[in-house]
Amino acid sequence: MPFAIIRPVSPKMADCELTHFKRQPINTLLAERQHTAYEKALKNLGCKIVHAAAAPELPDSVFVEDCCVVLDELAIITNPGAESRQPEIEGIKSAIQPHRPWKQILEPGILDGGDVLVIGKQIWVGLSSRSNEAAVSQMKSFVLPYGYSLKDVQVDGCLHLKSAVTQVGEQQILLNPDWIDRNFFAGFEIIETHPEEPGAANALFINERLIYPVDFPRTALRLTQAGVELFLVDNSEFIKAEGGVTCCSIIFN
Ligand code: CIR
Repeated sequence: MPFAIIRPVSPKMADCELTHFKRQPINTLLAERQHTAYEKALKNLGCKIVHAAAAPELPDSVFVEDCCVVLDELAIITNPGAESRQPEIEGIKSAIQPHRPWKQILEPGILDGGDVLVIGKQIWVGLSSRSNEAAVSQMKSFVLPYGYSLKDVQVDGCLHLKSAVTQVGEQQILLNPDWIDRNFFAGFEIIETHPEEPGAANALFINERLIYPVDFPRTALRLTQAGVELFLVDNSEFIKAEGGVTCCSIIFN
């Protein structure tokens, strides 16, 4: 049974970091309702929920994915690329410590978990405004001894690697070709996001099914046609904060 670490929506979420998006009003009460529905979807997909301590003073604290990458062998606590987000890691460290030995990305390395895509023993790390080459070197020293391969991928036009590409099936990838080079994913079946839905590549694959935002119907249709079973959630308030469905949980076995 997979575990999912989650953390409540901060009442200050409207003051979140934004990089590529214009600030829009965020309804934090609606965000809380959407987060509750997301938690329910995780439970329905068989996840055991681990609640990290609330951090109401940290606007982006609901986006737990950025603080930690969990592999079977170890957890990697990140050093988030936005300074305002660095205090988020303490609560996540406490939540993961009972489950895994851990290593930590240190200065000059910066890394957001949203830039790390893991499929089996393959890892891709996005080089973005939040993650750098120093972190990639540290990651390599942590994971290569366990038999992982690691590639770094330039990310342009969006916040994180997983804004542009995620796993949607055992051998299937959902990808925005304007933001990421398909050649990095040779060997996978590639489903492209609909051209009118550039932000649609972020999906959460758990137990053979996919948590996917209702907000991208044209790409959802492409996924369904490719045989992917969707578990739809309304993610509108998190999208305004430049987040997606992977961002709000840390999934591990
Ligand atoms: C940020 O800019 O850091 C947050 N407003 C959004 C983080 C989303 N996280 C993710 O995609 N992994």
